[in-house]
Amino acid sequence: MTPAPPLTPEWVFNLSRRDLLKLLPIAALGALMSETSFAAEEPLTPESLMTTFNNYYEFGFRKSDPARFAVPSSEEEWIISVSGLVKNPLKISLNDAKERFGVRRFVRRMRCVEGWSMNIPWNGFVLGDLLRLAEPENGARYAAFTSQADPSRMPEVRSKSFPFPYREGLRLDEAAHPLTILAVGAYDKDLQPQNGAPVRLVVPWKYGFKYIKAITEITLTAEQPKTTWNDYAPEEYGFYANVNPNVPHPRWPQNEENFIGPEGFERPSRRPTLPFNGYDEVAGLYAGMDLSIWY
Ligand SMILES: Nc1nc2c(c(=O)[nH]1)N[C@H]1C(S)=C(S)[C@@H](COP(=O)(O)O)O[C@H]1N2
Ligand SMILES: [Mo]
Repeated sequence: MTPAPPLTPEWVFNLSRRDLLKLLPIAALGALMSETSFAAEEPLTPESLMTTFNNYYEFGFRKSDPARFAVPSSEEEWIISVSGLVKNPLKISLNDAKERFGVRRFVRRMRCVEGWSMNIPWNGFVLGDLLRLAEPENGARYAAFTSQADPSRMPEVRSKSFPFPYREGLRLDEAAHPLTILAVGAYDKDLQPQNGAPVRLVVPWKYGFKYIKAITEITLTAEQPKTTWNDYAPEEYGFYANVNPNVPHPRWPQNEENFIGPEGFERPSRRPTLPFNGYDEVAGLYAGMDLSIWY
């Protein structure tokens, strides 16, 4: 794999939002400034499908299992820890984070590597705001995320049928990109347990398995962190996992997708898949990297 280009987190994090606005290309500016992006103009996936057709292996392996078996966490206060290569390690309650950063609505397309896609109105905040609060050290290059693995509420964690806790990771500049959000809701309601309540990642230019649910820990590291699917089946699931119609997955072609829209899941519409799931403004993050690999 082509090595990641050198990053300068100091540069990314020292910019104020106003500086960032001056520097971003017009397309990115549009996405950042308003919800009149192309995703906002597309029809939404019905809430009833987004909350019943799920992947959440802690609650079972069938698409219908999470909606049937997921129950809310019994934690009174959900705490996210941000540690590792940071000057200001944090244990912040989700309520504090919501108040501090403000919860906004983000309409974003979601593409699963299995070949289906949705368009979802998330509610959340920008992950970069939380990372900036923890003050990344100069040596930080990646962010590693860990899901809650609670045997008392998660049947597959109890039966140890899969390598839990679920882990994911991003390069720090990907994590700090304004398109990357921590979602706490969808359709203007709190997230449902099956969708990763109370807080999950949304990285709209990457395949859905990057959208780690029920996040408890974020650790900044110098080395690329281990991630669940990449460890489990590296020939099928990469670390980068950028949506790429030109590189087929070993089991599923990636040039087209079934969009689950208002017509419902019975009649998903077939449409071409776009590079970076249509979010071209992130292409610059991969300058110099070989994009003929999808992973
Ligand atoms: N903890 C955890 N996060 C997870 C998963 C999982 O099994 N466990 N599945 C991933 C996959 S493969 C996808 S496609 C999305 C599905 O999100 P949704 O069920 O909210 O549509 O969650 C991702 N996040
Ligand atoms: Mo997925």
